[in-house]
Amino acid sequence: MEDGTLTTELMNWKHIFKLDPAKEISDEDLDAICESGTDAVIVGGTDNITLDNVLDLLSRIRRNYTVPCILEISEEDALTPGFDYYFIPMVLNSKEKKWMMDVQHQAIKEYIDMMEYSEIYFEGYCILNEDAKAFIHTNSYLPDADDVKAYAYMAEHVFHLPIFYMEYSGKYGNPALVEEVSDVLENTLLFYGGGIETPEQAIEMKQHADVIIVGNSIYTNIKQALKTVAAVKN
Ligand code: 1GP
Repeated sequence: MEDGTLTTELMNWKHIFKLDPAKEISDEDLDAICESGTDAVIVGGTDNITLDNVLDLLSRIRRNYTVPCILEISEEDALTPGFDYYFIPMVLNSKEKKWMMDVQHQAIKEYIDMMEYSEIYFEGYCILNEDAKAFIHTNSYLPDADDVKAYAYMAEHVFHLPIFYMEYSGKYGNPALVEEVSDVLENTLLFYGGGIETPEQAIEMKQHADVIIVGNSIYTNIKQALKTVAAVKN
């Protein structure tokens, strides 16, 4: 079984695009994303995730591209083999144990045999945008700076998670807080995602985060979104 130790590949990543299987993307845009030089693409979202739309996106990516492909599991029914990596969020600032422990427990119980053959990483998620669908869906509360740092500490030292993910989904976050959190973490990787639309924003967050994740701007301004790759990789 995967022991949570990070592969060298993952440790060198700087940039990831997150594709939402519930949103339409043209072949041309998908080509631009997969050939952009990004380190990986995550397939993941909160609403309307179905096995059909996950499989559709996976096959369109797999058919033509070699970019590493990750399924971020939010919907157990949409689980399918064929991805290079599986990321499983544990929402640290949810008010319900369900989102921190129980959905993961159920998934492991059901898929324990398959887990032996897959690269699976658990992510300590901290959702920091009150208006984000994921925040509402997981009944999270808004932590202050000290709370967030304590969650980062717990992710690394209590749960030994490979990834701590500051999730501002849909909103550009606070770079000063990302910096403070990066000071707490030594071995656990810091992922930042939320509201990155420009190369400047990508650079600002990448100064402190190990990996930045760009999602929504793929669908709103792909030209700018593509520029975030070179911004953090060069
Ligand atoms: C969402 O963190 C990612 O899960 C990226 O956020 O969609 O705001 O870019 P955006």
